[in-house]
Amino acid sequence: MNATDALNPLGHAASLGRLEDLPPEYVRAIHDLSVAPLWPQLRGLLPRHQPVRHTQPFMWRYQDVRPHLLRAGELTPIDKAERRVLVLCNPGHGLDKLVATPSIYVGLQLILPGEVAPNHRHTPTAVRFVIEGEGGYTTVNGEKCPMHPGDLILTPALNWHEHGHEGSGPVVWLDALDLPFIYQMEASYAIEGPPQAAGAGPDASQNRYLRAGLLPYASLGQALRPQYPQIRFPWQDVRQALGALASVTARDEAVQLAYVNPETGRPCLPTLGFSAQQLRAGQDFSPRRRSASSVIHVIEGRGESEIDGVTLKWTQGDTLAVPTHAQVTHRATGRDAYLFHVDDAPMQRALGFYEDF
Ligand code: 1HN
Repeated sequence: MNATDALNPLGHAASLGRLEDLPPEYVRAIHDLSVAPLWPQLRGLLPRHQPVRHTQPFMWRYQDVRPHLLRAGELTPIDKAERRVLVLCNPGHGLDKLVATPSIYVGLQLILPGEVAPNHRHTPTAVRFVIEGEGGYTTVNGEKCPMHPGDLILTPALNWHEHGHEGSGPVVWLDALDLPFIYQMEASYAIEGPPQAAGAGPDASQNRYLRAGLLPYASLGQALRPQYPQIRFPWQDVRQALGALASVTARDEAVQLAYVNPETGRPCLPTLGFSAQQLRAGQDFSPRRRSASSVIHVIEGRGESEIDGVTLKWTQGDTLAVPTHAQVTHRATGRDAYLFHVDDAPMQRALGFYEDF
């Protein structure tokens, strides 16, 4: 074979040199200097046309995990856990990495009546999406946010947060964090603080941002808007807004609302994006293939999703992992279903490479 045979039509090498093609004494000499040749690894780092994906299309059934979460409540007192969480680990990444997708951590957190998960703040950004129970609350920077099923509560990077439970029965929520990315950057750490509960006020953003299209007038004159003006997004409002959107949306189009910063209309957090979808019964929904990975939590209803050829049948409380670039079809059965989506599109957009196809 001559050199030209080894080139593809674009003039790039069909195959690149391997480490074994180099003289051993050369490899030893550069390795001794903590130096490595790029070309044996180049196609692995930059595969042609589609990234290498270890993430599996996968589903965690709530009814499978829930008994073990409740058992954790008996086995481990809150002061031995601080956060009593079972982490949803994508099998494509094993149990050590604690990731659902390469950039998204999710866990199921349990808090029991009278317990407090003490105040801290950290560099990763977190959100809570409430699954069951009444009487839980999260205090974020002095705003005490009640946690009703379906509510979304933001705890942005470096914001103080603590959880408590003033009701009866277990309270469970889904935590979603950008932790994998922050940890990879060697930027993940926490600071512990004194309880906020005593001086906390109600979640004022509920009164400031009651309706889309209406802002506190003073906001217009403010050069510096608050970075995180709305901390809690009550499910009651989101569900109603989805119903209204459905009434003006063609059956084959998505009924999906993004959780945004009401002052800017931009995604409410810089790294992860959140949306709620009303999935119409009996209607296949196939969104465009996206470069973003995502996690989907079933708020209500039942159905199935086909993710890169893997069919996952879901019901209320279940959580699914969707790899980057996946081909996806969702289908609700019986009646309309409601899905909560977490994705890393804001991060990908900020870095300039988000795509959909
Ligand atoms: C965290 O701070 C919470 O505040 C939950 O409830 C889960 C997982 C990793 C790192 C920090 C919480 C977390 C976490």
